[in-house]
Amino acid sequence: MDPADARATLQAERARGLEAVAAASTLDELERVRVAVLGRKAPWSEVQRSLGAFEPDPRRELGRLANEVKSTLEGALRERRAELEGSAEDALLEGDRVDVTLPGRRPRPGSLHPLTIVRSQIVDVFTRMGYRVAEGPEIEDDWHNFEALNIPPDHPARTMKDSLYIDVPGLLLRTETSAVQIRAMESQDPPVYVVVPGRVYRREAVDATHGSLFQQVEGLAVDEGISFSDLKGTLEAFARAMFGPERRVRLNPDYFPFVEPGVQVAVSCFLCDGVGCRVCGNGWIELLGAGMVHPRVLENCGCDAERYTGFAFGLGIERVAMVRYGVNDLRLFYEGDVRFLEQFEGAA
Ligand code: FA5
Repeated sequence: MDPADARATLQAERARGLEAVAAASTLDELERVRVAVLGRKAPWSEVQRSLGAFEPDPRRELGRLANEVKSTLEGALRERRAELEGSAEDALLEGDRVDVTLPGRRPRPGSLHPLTIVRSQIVDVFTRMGYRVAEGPEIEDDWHNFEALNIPPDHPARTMKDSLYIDVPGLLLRTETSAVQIRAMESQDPPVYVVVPGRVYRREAVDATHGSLFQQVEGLAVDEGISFSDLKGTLEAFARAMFGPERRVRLNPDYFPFVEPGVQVAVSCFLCDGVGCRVCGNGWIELLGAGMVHPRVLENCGCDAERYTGFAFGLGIERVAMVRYGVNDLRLFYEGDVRFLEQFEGAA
């Protein structure tokens, strides 16, 4: 290389280098430009290496020019690096930007199951009247589920056809919360005022108004001077509190071995208002059985039937929930379909 070529190369490299530096759009690209213009194999380095072969005068002049080109390029590289680092940081910040003015994503609240809502509403009505909440086991013995309730050994409820027995002789899944009446009277002297919410089990053909597992709330009042009109007044107060004044309540005589007399209480159907439809059949939805506690049941529990009288009732929570919310099939309560359940968010 002669001095003229070296000069031309250095000048060309300055122009080429400045252009390449300006065109680099990422830090990686810029590093490649640095190697290409100032790296060991770059034309600038070749000139630098060849300087020693020149005469002193051109060597000095070209040495100065080479240094000048180098510092120009290094300056341009430094500036461009600072620019690119700045914009990489800006991009990072932009990506991480949080708009604090956006409305937050609210967690979706769950809700109580409709049967849980109705159960606590029923229980509330009675606790406000002074009743206390009692509980009993779901696996019950023969005494509490049948015998003490005056259900004779040949009663059909005792057969495998109607009740669900477990493998331990003498034990079964309780068929009604009435079993807890017995436990309440056994454990406490009158006056007794209890309500008993709980699950019961029966061998039933399942349909729109019948489940083989369902829930009841039992009520029991035993005191001196309790009469049938107390029962009627209590049930009417309950019906008004739960369903409002527009639903009609009907009492029909019925038979339950543990009460005398016994009644069946129905409320006019929410769908047909007593005319008769697919949901209710005859216009009425049967809600509960009730009656005056049979003297033999009082005696079975050690209560003096000469001194004390009482009434009892047992209602179906699903049936109450159907009337209250206009649900036409009780199976919906047990299917766990979120589209059904979420309609009860905030229900009261
Ligand atoms: C009884 O269970 C009595 N223990 C009620 C009772 C208590 C009478 C105290 C007298 C004194 P019954 O089998 O009719 O009675 O059921 C009571 C209520 O539970 C019914 O009115 C109905 O609301 C509900 N029920 C009964 N069978 C089913 C079923 N298979 N599915 C859903 N609910 C039911």
